[in-house]
Amino acid sequence: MEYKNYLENDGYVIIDGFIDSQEIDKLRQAANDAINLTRTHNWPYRRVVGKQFPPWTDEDSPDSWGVQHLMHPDLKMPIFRQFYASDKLVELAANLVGCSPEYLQMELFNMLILPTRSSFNLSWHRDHVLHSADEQEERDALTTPHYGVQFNAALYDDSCLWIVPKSHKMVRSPAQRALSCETKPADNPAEMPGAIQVHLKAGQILFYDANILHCAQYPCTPPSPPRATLHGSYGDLRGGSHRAIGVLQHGLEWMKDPSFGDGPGHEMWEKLMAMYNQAKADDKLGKYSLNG
Ligand SMILES: O=C(O)CCC(=O)C(=O)O
Ligand SMILES: [Fe+2]
Repeated sequence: MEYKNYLENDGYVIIDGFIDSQEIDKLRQAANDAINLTRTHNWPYRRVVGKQFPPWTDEDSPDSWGVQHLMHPDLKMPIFRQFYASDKLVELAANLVGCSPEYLQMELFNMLILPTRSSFNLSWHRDHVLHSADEQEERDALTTPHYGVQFNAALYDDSCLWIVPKSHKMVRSPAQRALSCETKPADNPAEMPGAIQVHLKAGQILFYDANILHCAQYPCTPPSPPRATLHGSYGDLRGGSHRAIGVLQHGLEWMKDPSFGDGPGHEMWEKLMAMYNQAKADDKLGKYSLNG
């Protein structure tokens, strides 16, 4: 499959017109409601400004750069789960993971938004490799299979993300390492050798390799145009507990409820529960990929 080749070779692939205009209107309405609930502190699960990686605590900062747990029944917005469990997304994700849809595992589904009080940037990072990793640790991480994929689906035009194409397979050069060895937010992403800014059009979906070197800028809105980018991941059952820390660090206890499991994507939910059990046996619960 062509998309899979791009993802493997470049570390990312952008697919045009994935969400049609009718669907986008409905998703935007739900997104706006979820964003308002979050900004008015009526939705406690959020990414807080000033903190890049989980765990996030509602008390930490009044401002937000993400809405967490879009499929949570308390949010009462079933449209998000319908999107996540839709045949078109599940088939595409399974193709990109390289497994049959029956092996696909339910994971994260969140939304990336912009702060309203002050701008915020992420540091250059790979999602599950420490900034301080030495060359050997980095090489080991870059040659270990992921058993999963992650995506950004833009409901509005979105230029927040910066990536270094092909870096998912390359150990950092000394200059790249110098700009990414600490969790300090990237003040000027363009300084990173090889970096490009990703410009997503509303309706496009981007899949990117968790090992690609990336960072993001979250300018204050307004004046910046809004961001509502659906951000999710899927795993492959055959990974066992390989993905457990990266996924469960987001706090998915609420997903264990069998009444949640009964909804759309039930088979994928069963795989998530299997990963939970395996993670417990492998002592991977309560751990985090990165700090900062
Ligand atoms: O804002 C983005 O698109 C990237 C977010 C990110 O890098 C992360 O959540 O680890
Ligand atoms: Fe990231």
